[in-house]
This record gives sequence, structure tokens and C-alpha cells, in this order.
Amino acid sequence: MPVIEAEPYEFAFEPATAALVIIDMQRDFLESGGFGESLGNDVSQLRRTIEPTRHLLEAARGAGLTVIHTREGHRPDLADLAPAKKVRGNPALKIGDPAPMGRLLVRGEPGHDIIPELYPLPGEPVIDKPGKGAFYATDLDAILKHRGIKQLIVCGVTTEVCVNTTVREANDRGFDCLVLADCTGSYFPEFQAMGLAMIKAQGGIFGWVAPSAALLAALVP
Ligand code: TIU
Repeated sequence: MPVIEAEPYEFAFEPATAALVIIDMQRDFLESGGFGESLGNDVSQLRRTIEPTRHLLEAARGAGLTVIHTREGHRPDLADLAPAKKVRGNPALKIGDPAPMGRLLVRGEPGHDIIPELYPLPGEPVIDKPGKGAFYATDLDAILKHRGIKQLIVCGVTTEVCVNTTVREANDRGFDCLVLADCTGSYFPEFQAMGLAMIKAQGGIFGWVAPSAALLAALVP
């Protein structure tokens, strides 16, 4: 069984029961004119994650690992959008409003889709989620259980929001999560550091953290 150098201690990687889960690498978060920017964020903070994640995705596909993508977003009629989420922060542009990449965070719009660099292949499940966590109001748990998945290799954005929420949900459901530091990103450098620190503290209370190179060493012989 490959052992991955990780914090707070080694991660016993089991490729046959592991899935690569790429969280919300959507144009709305990583490109200008989308939802992330509408909240006042600098999207350039996230773009350093693209190349290492692309490299890892290629290796994971080559090794036959299960690959799952998630997208945050809402129905075009916004029936699944909690009023509290819509008005939070009182932004000038709200979810569902027209923007340069289409209606903000709405399924089917260009901005809602995954960035071209990491575009899913046919057969790779794409989980559309209305919340920050990938388990809430989705069929992710059923998909993982049906495939016998026990470990999640987690990449994506943003570290302290959707990545942390998903890792916490996964941990409570009994999955072991390995979060790849260079393949996760935050609009705030201090939250990037603390978002990872909170996962691996207290003996890995929510999971493990490692650089993608540590996993690549196990994936690519
Ligand atoms: N705003 C922010 O940091 N993140 C989100 O709204 N969604 C995700 O993290 N995907």
C-alpha cells in the first residue's frame, strides 16, 4: 500500500478505494466577471491552483482513479436558493443576476461551468450542489458508497469555504480525506494557511494535508 508523506502523519493511500474530488473549479470563482469577483474578491489569488491540479488530474486519470467534480450553483428558477444566501453581504450583484459570464452561479450558464483546463471527461460524475458542502442536498454520498470509496483526495476552491465544509461533512460520514495544499486556494492567504491548519490539527481532526507532489510520487511509478 503506497504511503504518502503528509501532515500530521503518513497517509496510507489505497488507490482502489480512493476518489479524487475536485471542488468548484468553476469560471465563476476563478475568472474575472463571475460570482467570486462579485463578492469583492481578487480571483488571481486562486489561479495558482490550476496547473498543479491539471497535472494531478492527468495522473489520476492515467492511474484509473475515480474522479469526481463538483459545482456550486442553483436552478435557473432559483427555487433552491435560500433567501439568506441570496442577500448575504448585500452585494450589488446577486446570485441569478446577469453578469459577463451569464447569470451568476446559475446552472447551465457559462460562468457556472468548470474551467476548460480541468474540464470533466464523459463518465466522470459532476455533482451540482446548492450549498458550500458537497454532501448537502446532493447524491455524492450514494455515488461514493456505490463505488466502494473510502478515501477522498480533495482539491479545489475555496479552502476555508467549500473545501473545508466538504471535508468536515466527509469526515463525519467516515471518509478519510487527504487535502492537497497546492491544489486548494483561497482569496485570502491567511485563510489558505489556517484552512489547512484546521484540517490537520489535533492529530488530523478532519484529515491529512500534503503537497500534490507527494501523491504524484505514488500515482506515477
Ligand atoms: N466565497 C467563497 O470563498 N467561496 C464560495 O462561495 N464557494 C466556494 O468556496 N466554492
